[in-house]
Order: sequence, then C-alpha cells, then structure tokens
Amino acid sequence: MKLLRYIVAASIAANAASVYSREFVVLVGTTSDSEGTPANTFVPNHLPNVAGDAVQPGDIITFQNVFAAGFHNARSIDAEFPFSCGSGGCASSAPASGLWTSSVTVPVSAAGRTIRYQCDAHGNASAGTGMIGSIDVSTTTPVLLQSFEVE
Ligand SMILES: [Cu+2]
Repeated sequence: MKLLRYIVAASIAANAASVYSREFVVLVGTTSDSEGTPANTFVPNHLPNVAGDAVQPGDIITFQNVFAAGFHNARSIDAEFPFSCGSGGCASSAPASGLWTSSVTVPVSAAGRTIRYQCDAHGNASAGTGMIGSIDVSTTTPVLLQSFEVE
C-alpha cells in the first residue's frame, strides 16, 4: 500500500473574511481588565492589544458595559466599519446605562484600516480626546495548514 501524505498551505486571499472568527471583548467604562473601578474608558482602548495578534474581517467585537451606572455607547466614526453599540445592539444605539453587551462583526470593508470609535457622551474620536478607542484591522489572514492522505 502506498500512502502519501500531503500538507497543503493555503493562504486565504487578502481581504477575504476569515473562516475562523474570533471574539475580542472591550470593557466599557472601567480602568482595568478585571473590571477595576468605574471610569470613562474602554479597556483595552486599542485592538489588537497583544503583540503579534491581528483583528481580521469576520472577527467579532463585543462591547460590554461593566458598571450599571455607566452611561455609554461605542460609536465608530469611520465609514469602512460603521457601528454604534449600546443597550439596543450595534445598529444605532445612543449612550445608555445598564449592564448591556453588544457585538458587531468586522466587515471586509474594514481590512487594512484603523477604525476609530468613541462614546458619544464622553469622547471625541476625531479630536483624539476623552473616551475613545481604535481597532487596527489587518489586511491579511494567517496561513491555514491542512493535511490529507492519498492511498
Ligand atoms: Cu461614556
């Protein structure tokens, strides 16, 4: 019996949505990852926040208001990735209190862009002041390794 093993490295074309989506959580209204103390900040305020990591089209960004009294939303100011996340989802939510959680999927149109967002109550992303955040969306997706055997 002849057994051949092939390993194929398939690179997804740039700008294609990743097959395997990941979730990145941004805490809204806190000073630390462990839900520290109430503050008008996003944590982390920049994605990706780990060296060598990448946010890709198809990934999910989840905004989570972690203090019920915090009156916030997270609204993009860049047309390549429009969202306005708050208590009513990510379509057009205004700032709101309560322990809301809303998720949005990174679109292909955001590839290679830096997407800026703000809390409309406490930030100005255009000016770079106050309660703001940003997401660097990568242009390329990692190499996928696939193996198969042929007799
Ligand atoms: Cu706010």
